[in-house]
Amino acid sequence: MTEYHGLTENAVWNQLRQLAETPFDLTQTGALSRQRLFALRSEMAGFRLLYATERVDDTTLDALQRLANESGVVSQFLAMKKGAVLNRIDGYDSENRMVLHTAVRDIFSDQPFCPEATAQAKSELAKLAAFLDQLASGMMLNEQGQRFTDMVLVGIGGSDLGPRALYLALQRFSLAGRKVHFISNVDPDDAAMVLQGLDLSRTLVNVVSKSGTTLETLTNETLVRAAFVKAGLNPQLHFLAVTGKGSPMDNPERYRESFYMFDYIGGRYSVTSMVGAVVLGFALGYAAVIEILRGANAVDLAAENPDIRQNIPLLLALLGVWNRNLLGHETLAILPYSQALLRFTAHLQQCDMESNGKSIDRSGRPLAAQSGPIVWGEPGTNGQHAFYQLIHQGSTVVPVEFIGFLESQFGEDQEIEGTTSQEKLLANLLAQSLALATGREHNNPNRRFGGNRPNCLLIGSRLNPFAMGALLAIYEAKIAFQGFIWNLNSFDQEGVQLGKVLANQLLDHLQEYRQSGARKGGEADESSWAMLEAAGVLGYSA
Ligand code: G6Q
Repeated sequence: MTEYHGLTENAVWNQLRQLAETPFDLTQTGALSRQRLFALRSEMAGFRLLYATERVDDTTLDALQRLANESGVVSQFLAMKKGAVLNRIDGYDSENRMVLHTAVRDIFSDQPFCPEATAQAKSELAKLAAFLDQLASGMMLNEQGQRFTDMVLVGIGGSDLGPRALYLALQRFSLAGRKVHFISNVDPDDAAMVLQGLDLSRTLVNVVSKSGTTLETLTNETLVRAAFVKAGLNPQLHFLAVTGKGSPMDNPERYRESFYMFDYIGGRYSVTSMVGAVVLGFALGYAAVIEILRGANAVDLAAENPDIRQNIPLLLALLGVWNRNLLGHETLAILPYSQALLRFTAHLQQCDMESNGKSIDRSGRPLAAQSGPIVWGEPGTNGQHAFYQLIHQGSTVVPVEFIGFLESQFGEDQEIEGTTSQEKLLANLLAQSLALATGREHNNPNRRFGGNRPNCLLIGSRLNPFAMGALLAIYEAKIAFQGFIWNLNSFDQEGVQLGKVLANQLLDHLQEYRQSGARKGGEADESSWAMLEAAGVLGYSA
């Protein structure tokens, strides 16, 4: 759909390379002036991005603007929202789908970008509203006529990380008497740990799998069903399904209620579909789900702005490209100063690394430039007492995206030694940004901070459902923009297949060995048999 071939073939590439030889020096005296701190700010959907602490100036930003224009990122984003088939590699066997996670929150307009997909989203939302009403009004009860208090989500990857991250982020807004738990790992200890404290009679189990074929999820579903049977309960009255239409799990007779997501929504982009909406609706209520969608939609619309200085996700994408491709930094730390965002970085890690961890372009040619960075992080201030040493003085420069909020969620705080805990949190956040940027000279080399460590700050007022939706969509759009700039396919994940194939081969071996007591097979799978033996798994009994 595009003439654009990728970063290094862009007309502005050489200019960017020249600029990268002398990037803005954050350590020079007065570098972080009031003028710069105020000028390098951008606002969108209740968030403010401060990027004076990145190694850019107006000339760099103008060149990055050209990069955005010449790579057609905004028009590709619009085409995505309108239902263009983006998920393919030209000339090779590949997925071939539309990418429409934005359509499920495009429900507030009379003229949605992709009316058919939005109509499907609205009809699932209506089902969800009715289901939640039945739960709230006491029309939907358990075998003993009691209300359901707990929900266990069984799912993995995109069917776990996003819902879990958002639930933890918004737990403070939970309805009274509702709790949510997650089982994702095929490690039997995951299910055992969650099940041990639960009153199953008052628990709903929400099995989430787009494909309806995922080994971990099907295994855990069977395990949890068995626990219900053992407790004398009828799983059919407790189990819900969220799955793709027509998947092997699309069997409404096995579930009390079935909700659907559709082919055009990728797993890691599915949290605003029924994948997240059912569990978040149970925990927080329907109105909160709509607020999340409203926040995400506000960003989806604002992200159409071609001016990079007015478009936070686009600016984040370009600053990321500057740090990754021009300054050569391999990783990106996302450090939220918000305990509620405990698992948000893990979700973004999947979204970013599974989307942009690619080595070929959309025509199957090797990429000429580096693609997605290694994304990682933990909440501050905890991280300050753990890995910040390396970020400040290590031999690897780690660009940082900080996230923070002016207010706490609970508002339960007090002044201790003249300041509140929230003020202490924010002071630490801003101090880290300044320290990384400006560094500190010292005649003792051990106390010297080199500075020029690029970072930016994304600041909201308070982490509520609207803000969560907006924050999620900022990152989803950022990742899509970067994929467009690198001209790679952000929406497949072939790289997870080989491990799955080999795991199945090893399981076949174990089954064969259990049945026949001997190892079979020729030289072709010598390594997998030998691996089982070397690790001591073959024939092991506890
Ligand atoms: C995400 C990936 C992957 C997927 C899981 C679960 O984009 O495709 O993480 O979400 O493998 O898949 P199912 O939802 O099909 O069980």
